[in-house]
Amino acid sequence: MKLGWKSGVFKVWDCVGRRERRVASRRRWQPHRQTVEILEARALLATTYQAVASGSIKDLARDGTPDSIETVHTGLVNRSASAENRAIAEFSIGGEAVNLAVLDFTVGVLNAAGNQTRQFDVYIYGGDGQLSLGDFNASGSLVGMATLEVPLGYDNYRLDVTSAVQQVVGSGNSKVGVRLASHDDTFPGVLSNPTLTINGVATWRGLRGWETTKSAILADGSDSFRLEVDAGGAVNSVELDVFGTRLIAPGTGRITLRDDGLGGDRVAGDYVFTSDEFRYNTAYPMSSFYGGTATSVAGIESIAIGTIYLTELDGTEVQTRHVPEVGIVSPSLSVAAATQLSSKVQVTPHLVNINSAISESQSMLRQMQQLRISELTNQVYSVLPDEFDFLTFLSSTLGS
Ligand SMILES: [Ca+2]
Ligand SMILES: [Ca+2]
Repeated sequence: MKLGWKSGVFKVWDCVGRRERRVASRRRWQPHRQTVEILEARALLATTYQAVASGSIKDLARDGTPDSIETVHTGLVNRSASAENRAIAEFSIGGEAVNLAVLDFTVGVLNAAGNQTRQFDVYIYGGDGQLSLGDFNASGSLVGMATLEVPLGYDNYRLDVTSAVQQVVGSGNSKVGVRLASHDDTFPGVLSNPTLTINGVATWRGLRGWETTKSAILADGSDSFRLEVDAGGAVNSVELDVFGTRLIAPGTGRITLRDDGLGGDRVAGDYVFTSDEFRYNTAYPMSSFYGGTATSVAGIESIAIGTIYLTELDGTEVQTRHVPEVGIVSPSLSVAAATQLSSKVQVTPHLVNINSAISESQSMLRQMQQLRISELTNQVYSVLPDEFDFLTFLSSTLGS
């Protein structure tokens, strides 16, 4: 049996929602006695709007003046030295007060050749509910950036656009425009399925997940790991409710993960939230055998870390269905010698490590579409003989 690991891959979770109570009015006719109803806090009803106009505007000579409405690819966004397309979606929202505005959208890859990381700036502007050349340069607010990794095929994005939408509405305009423009010259992306939710959040449509970095530590009290949680888009907060004391945790109870680029968080504002360091608590001896079973291997264990809580932009809290665990390795185990067979593959006698960023070993657990596990198996067969009929994949960051 061969096992593989991947770098930069997040274990996938299923979220179970625990929606804050939306309290309905409980007025009842009391025939015999007047009672006073205590008013409770109640959430505003959320409305999710679909675009009333969408498409792409083309600047042919790339002189900054748009020339035509794109007729081949709806939602096309790209930029070269000689031409640029910007993707447009406009919404017509109701007259409700805007306390929260959440933009969700998908960007897909049109042409997998060319640059493998594509970045698109996202703007909000005052629109008119129609696709027109003026949308290409309409003055607006930069609200975020969508970074698309081409091997993923597509990705989903969520941005808190409250202040930008309030600005549009505050000027007396109920038509909200969204524009995606290439951050640099780039091969194309395609904007699809944009929605604008006012005073709430739509159900998250993408993958969320977590990983521990490292995925296993030595039980020596000094080796450490962090927990990273990919929220997939804007959220209010990510917290971890720490279990027990077998790990020396950076706090007790609920600890807050950060996305400010500090304290071990690798990138600020990428919606990957990071904990401070955990270490093994050497006050606890390790189990003699994995799982406490004498027939199992000695010197390794896994420990549950805690429960992840994620607070959506509207205050709704969700938690992971599966809790994150970390591997614990006895310092007395000897290290297996690894041989690097290619830039992305290394092997030990019982393990093949594949360095990849396409999240496929996790994605194949969750969806039957766009399976690209062959991109991993081909890495194996490119350096090893075709003698293995069954491969078991695990995601990890060990050895990255
Ligand atoms: Ca327009
Ligand atoms: Ca981050």
